[in-house]
Amino acid sequence: MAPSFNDGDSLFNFVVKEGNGVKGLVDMGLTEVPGRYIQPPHHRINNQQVAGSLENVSIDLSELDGPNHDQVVRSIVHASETLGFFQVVNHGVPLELLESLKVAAHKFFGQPAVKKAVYLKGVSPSPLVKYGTSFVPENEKALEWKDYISMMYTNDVDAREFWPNDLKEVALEYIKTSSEMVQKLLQTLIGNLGVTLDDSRFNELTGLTLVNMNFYPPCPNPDLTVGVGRHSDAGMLTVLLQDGIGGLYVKKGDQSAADSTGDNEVWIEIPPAHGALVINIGDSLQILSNGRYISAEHRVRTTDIESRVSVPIFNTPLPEAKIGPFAEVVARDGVARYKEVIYEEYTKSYLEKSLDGKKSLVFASII
Ligand SMILES: O=C(O)CCC(=O)C(=O)O
Repeated sequence: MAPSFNDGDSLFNFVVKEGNGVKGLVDMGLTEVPGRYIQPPHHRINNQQVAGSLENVSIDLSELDGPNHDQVVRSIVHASETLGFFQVVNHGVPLELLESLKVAAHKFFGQPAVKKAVYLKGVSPSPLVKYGTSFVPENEKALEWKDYISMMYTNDVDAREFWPNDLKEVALEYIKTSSEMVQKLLQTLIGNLGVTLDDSRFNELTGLTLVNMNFYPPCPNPDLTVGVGRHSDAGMLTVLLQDGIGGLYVKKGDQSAADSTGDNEVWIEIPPAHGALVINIGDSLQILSNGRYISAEHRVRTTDIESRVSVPIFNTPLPEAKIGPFAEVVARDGVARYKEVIYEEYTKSYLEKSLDGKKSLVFASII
């Protein structure tokens, strides 16, 4: 029997407060999404806006250490300056681990709600772990069709003590095996700007790691909903494992030129590629590079066929880090396009709003 929620509060309580999530709704045999999940037209993913998919070429990171070094650097820089997204292979993360991560995510979200609800905000045994649904449900008119668990990395001991049992070893291994790639990519991108950072400043800019697992259950009305709304990531660089279902779209072209209807936007799909990881630039690196690298707006569609999982690692500055355009780049550009902000304040402003494209960057913009 399809559930009926008499008012918005009962739906909100069921999904958000009691921790049943979207998965709980779907398990009840829902045949139509509740009104609270219906996106305004300009936030829906319209097939006419989709202009194809990223060329199915992944950058081979093993070549960074070989004779093709310069060419690989050019590919990384070009992708970061144009789309802000690219895919990599031979990244150092074992392929079996990628499979185990997807299996672990399905297993975690497949559990009864009571097992997941112990990690809800306010009751979770540690602020390092948070289970939830949508982005900031309290602030959103339309909710995202997504449940997630977020695990902040401080050290192995905390991770082993607080992260969910079935996730901790795979998630730790994912962070460990991807960290060399992350360091190399960031060093390459920062070095390409003519900037040299000492270890302490590099750590300040890149020292916080968060691993999320996203779960998108099948949705009866994919045309009306989104899995993740249009947004850019706040940090430096995101590493994303997606499964084979597809549905991740990136906005192409002038990121600030969107009109309010979204009619003139062009989105391209980042196609699932077996064994590859998706890399994208975050707002902090866009600010530090004075706008040279693009923190691309992206979003995820829903599907009525199967559940989708994705596992991003967000590599971000430390909360107290100062984020402003590098002096060397400003000297060359002759103008600073952003002001200096404290990363913690930036994220506070980011989290206060519902996801809405690149509006998060306004906080650091020079008016
Ligand atoms: O699921 C995806 O492919 C992307 C997820 C995402 O954009 C996010 O978690 O911020």
